[in-house]
Amino acid sequence: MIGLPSGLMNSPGKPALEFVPDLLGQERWLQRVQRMVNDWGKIMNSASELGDGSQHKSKGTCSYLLWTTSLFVIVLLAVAVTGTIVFMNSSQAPPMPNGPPLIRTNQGEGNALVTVDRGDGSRINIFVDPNCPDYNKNFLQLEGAHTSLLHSLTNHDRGFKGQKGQDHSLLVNLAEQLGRLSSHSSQLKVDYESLRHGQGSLVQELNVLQTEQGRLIQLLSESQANMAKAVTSVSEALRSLQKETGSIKNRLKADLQRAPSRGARAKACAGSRPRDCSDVYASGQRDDGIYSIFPSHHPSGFQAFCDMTTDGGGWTVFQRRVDGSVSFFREWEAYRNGFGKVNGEHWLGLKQIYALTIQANYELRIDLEDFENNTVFAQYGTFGVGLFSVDPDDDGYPLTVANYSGSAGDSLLKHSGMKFTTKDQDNDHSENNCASFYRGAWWYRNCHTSNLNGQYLSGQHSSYADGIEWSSWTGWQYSLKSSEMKIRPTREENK
Ligand SMILES: [Ca+2]
Repeated sequence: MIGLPSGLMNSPGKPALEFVPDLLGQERWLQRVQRMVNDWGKIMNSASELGDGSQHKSKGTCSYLLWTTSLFVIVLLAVAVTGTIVFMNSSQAPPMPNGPPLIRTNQGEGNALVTVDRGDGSRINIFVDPNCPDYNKNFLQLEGAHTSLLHSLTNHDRGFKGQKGQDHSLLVNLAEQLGRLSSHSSQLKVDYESLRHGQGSLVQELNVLQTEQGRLIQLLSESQANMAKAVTSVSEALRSLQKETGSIKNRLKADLQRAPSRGARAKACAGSRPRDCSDVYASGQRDDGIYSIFPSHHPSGFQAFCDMTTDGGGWTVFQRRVDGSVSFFREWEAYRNGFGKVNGEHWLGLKQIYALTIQANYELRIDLEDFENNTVFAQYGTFGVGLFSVDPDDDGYPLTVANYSGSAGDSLLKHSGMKFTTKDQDNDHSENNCASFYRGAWWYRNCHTSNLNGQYLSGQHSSYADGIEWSSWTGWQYSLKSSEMKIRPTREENK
């Protein structure tokens, strides 16, 4: 922007030209020069007259040439000086050497905005950059926007002032609520931190509790297992005790009932009728066989098979199964009065059994044999039917049995106290008739653990518990080969 045209810039250090200050001075200076030229002509003429005479003709020609030339030079010089003075007068006077710089604007130096003439004669031109952007429009737009904004602000201020009262109260209210919310938020934050801390503690306590719970569950399961074992053990002991109690009770009852008669029972006198096979044995008979016996309450007497060999003999047999030749699936009448063959398959009869067992304290022996010829026996220290009955026939000849011993296992004690049931007289505890259901006749409860009057099914059978069963030995699906039930007064009674 700032430049110094070379043609306009003087060389530094070059001495400035001397100029005539005014026209009057210039005219005097020209007159002085004319006089000097005239003086110089006179001198030249006098010099040529002092030379030799041969040269007198050429002297006139040379003087003329010299004069003409001098005049031309003088005129030329005068024109040059005059042109220079005119030129210098038409231009501005140069600044004073070593003076203050002169600053001008729009002085025709091209497009220079500002021209600076320094004291040393140099000049600086400051130009406007042609590439400089024009912000005028932008300024106008900005000014317009500013005006519009100011207008809007003014309008808003007017509206704002109108609502200022309401807004102010609202703002105050909001500020109060904000303050409360802020304090509430702080409190919530404190609570949250507290809760989080509490949660951590709870989690730890929960883990401890879970561990404890697991340990307790394990202990509990162990305790339950031990408790179950203990309960089972106690139940078994109780059951055993109940059996024992029942046996003792029955025995005591039997003893009480029969005490007078037993006590009154005297030894059979010689020649007197035997009351049972024990009396027959006592009379000296040692052969097994059929004998007539006359129980106290059955004066007419009846025939019975006496086992004189088993375990000391004297047994009155009241039931025998040997080959299935006689049906035992009979009605009440038959079981009351007896049926079959005395030396074969035989049932002596409930009435007869009652008449025998009422005489004294009888013991019962049951001999059993399977089809592999294995034999076992069950013995009960107390046995009787209808011992406590006013009318045993009407009462159903209830069974009294207790005090088991033997090799067959007990399968009869559960029937103690039960009445006799036949297919036509249901005295059992079942909804059905156990005699009909299991094809026999017995002191059924609900229904049985033994069924020695069942069908003669000859060993293993597919039907259930309807054969000659002794469950404690062969279960409920094995019908035995032979069965004998026999009684005798206990040895103490016989003595
Ligand atoms: Ca029944």
